[in-house]
Amino acid sequence: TFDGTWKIERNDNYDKFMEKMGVNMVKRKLAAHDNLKIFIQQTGDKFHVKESSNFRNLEIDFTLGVTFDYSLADGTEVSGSWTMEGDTLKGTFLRKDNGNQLTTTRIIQGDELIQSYSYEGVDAKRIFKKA
Ligand code: MYR
Repeated sequence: TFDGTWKIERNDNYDKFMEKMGVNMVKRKLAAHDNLKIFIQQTGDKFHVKESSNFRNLEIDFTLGVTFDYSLADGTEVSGSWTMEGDTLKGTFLRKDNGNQLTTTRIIQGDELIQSYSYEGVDAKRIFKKA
């Protein structure tokens, strides 16, 4: 289960990923230490997610397979949806500004939640532990 509060523990290739996304260096440096926390609560195919970081606090509700809009912390707007494949949450989002695809997955591995990101051939991971 993805339920619970997850606190960022470490990043893997996140700087390169953000660079590919077009995030400038100053913002990348801040984002590398954003103290991201996500609270996830799943009820059937519906998810309630609270996101808090040095940048912002926000709450999102989505249903598996249903498209929704989301703004990244740097203001980039995307639209897409999450689906569940086995134990993996798979997200496919399109950037509204250039139409490029961003894919992401969430999986629980041991006591960690691993979120992976892929954009234009660059992959990154953010690894969370239960808060
Ligand atoms: C959620 O489930 O938390 C809400 C929807 C998340 C969409 C995921 C979009 C990927 C975020 C990538 C951040 C990259 C910053 C340059």
